Amino acid sequence: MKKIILSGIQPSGALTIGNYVGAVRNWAKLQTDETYCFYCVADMHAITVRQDPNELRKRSFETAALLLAAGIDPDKSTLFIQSQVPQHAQLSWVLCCNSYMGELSRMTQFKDKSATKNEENINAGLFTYPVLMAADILLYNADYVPVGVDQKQHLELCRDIAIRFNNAYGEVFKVPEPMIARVGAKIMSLQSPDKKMSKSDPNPNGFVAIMDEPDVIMKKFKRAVTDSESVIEYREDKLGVSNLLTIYATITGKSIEESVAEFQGMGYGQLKIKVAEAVIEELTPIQTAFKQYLANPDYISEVLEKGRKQASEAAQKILDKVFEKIGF
Ligand code: ATP
Ligand code: LTN
Repeated sequence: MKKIILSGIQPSGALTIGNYVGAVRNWAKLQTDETYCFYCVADMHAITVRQDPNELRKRSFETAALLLAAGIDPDKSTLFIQSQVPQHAQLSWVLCCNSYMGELSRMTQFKDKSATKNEENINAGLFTYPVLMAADILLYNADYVPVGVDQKQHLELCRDIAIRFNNAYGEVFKVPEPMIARVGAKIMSLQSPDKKMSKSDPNPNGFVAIMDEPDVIMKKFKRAVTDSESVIEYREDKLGVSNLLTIYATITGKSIEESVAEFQGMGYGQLKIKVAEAVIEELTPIQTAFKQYLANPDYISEVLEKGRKQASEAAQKILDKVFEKIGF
């Protein structure tokens, strides 16, 4: 029996090297003879923040193209757009009725995202976001969910909901395990290295987008915030430099120790250039492939249609069991 892998990404902005290192790069590698992977573009999650409709549609499509460019193989995996598979919304409601206000209130992403708004402006979707994510995962009997470290708490909640439902109604859901990389699971902002690099950061200098041009990538790294020492070490109190080292190590496949050794005697200026060069080298073939895919939108539509069919067939099986159990 193949192990089932599922993950998702929001089309809420241009994908960053944080998304790439923390998630997407590993997705391609997880396609093996022992696994079957489902990857979804989570456009329903994206509307927890107001989106321009045409922009959202375009970005969902482009996110799919970028996933193909990053090595997701539609002959091996199912690649689909979340909103095209209505079972996600259907299961999400059932799970909402088996989730508690208390546990949802404790989610740090909710606390962070709602902290900037006054109470009337926090939409309920932001609150139930992790329940929809649980539905994404449980609909496919996922064994493993590869994510960045920021999603760990949401996965624990998903497990709690699955176990609670199974206890109340009998075994329906498989309880999934998170899969979090040892290095690179949290790439920090280049401008505020105490904050996660985020594609919805209003300051574009904080992130490097996968599709940024080489000169833009170089410029953003040159501007990266470091510290007032001039020694290249991986230390908790050197967030900026440690982040650059993490990016370098994950992109080149070297260990942190090897990377630190390689930069001994160099200044921050040289470090930034070397990291930028490594990132540009890694991203160039992906950028080329992305442009080729986008030049062939019919192919992407075909892939997504096949993905929609496969995903909804798999999801319906679980949803049928759930509906039976709860008395629908
Ligand atoms: P947003 O800024 O809109 O909240 P995001 O950049 O956090 O988006 P998501 O779509 O929420 O991106 O996340 C997709 C995947 O990328 C998740 O597995 C998430 O854990 C991972 N990820 C996001 N940001 C980082 C980061 N800075 N470092 C490592 N992994 C990340
Ligand atoms: N909420 C996730 C994206 C996401 C996801 C999923 C991840 C949506 N559905 C299912 C794993 C499994 C995020 O990274 N913000």
